[in-house]
Amino acid sequence: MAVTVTDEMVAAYQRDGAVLVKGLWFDWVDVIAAGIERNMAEPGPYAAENLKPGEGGRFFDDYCNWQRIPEFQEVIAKSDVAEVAARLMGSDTVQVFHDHVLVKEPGTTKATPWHQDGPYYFVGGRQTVSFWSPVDPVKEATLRLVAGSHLWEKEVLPTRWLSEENFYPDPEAYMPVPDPDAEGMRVLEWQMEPGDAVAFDFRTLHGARGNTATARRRAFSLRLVGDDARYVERPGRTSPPFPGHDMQPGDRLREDWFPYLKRAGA
Ligand SMILES: O=C(O)CCC(=O)C(=O)O
Repeated sequence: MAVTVTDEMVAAYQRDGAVLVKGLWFDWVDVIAAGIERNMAEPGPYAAENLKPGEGGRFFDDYCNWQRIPEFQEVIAKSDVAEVAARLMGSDTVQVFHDHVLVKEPGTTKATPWHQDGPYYFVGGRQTVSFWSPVDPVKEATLRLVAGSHLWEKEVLPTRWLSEENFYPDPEAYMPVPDPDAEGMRVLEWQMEPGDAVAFDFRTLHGARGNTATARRRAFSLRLVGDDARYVERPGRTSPPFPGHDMQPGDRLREDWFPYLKRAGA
């Protein structure tokens, strides 16, 4: 199934910092689900459990595994995702940043805290996109995104999901985490079928509801960057850290670690 990206979707992505891409990975649901199972059976060094003792359910996440998980490699290389990313970002090039798996087992009432991904990353720029895609129908544990927050002047304070501590030593450099519901912000959220994807800018404030359903909520998120994305220094170890990356501020992401899915003119 070819995925259609309309001009309206591009405009919505640019304006709101998020858009629903129906059926992006509809043909890849079983492959992604197998990759998630492999990832959970063989977690990597960054795998985390995100619940405190006594909190119900299980909230597992892990990232930066696509190079060792053949199912993820196949989806990244063979699906339409690079073309869709290029259209939404308005970019000639598309590079892989990393993959992220986020699984909320049934009865995980914990909401994913509101955050922007950008401040955790060593990437700055206006041409970025994450594709968050469930392999289960999602009615309860939806992703929630604040429309227009990718254009905010100041970044939102990154925090640690489990301990709730500040991620970097200087909280003054950031704006405090807002409460979008209490503050009447426009929150986008969609009920989704397996293989649908929410595309969102690294700067878009987002979180997710708890999983009160009786079914699992397994999601795969692929993070890609475009033409203007550059390495930026952060006031501490980033997440993901990519130790030994050896890049300097202003560099494009090194292509031997962050390969191109699409090059200019291709
Ligand atoms: O799946 C979730 O609960 C949150 C997803 C998220 O924050 C992300 O993909 O950046």
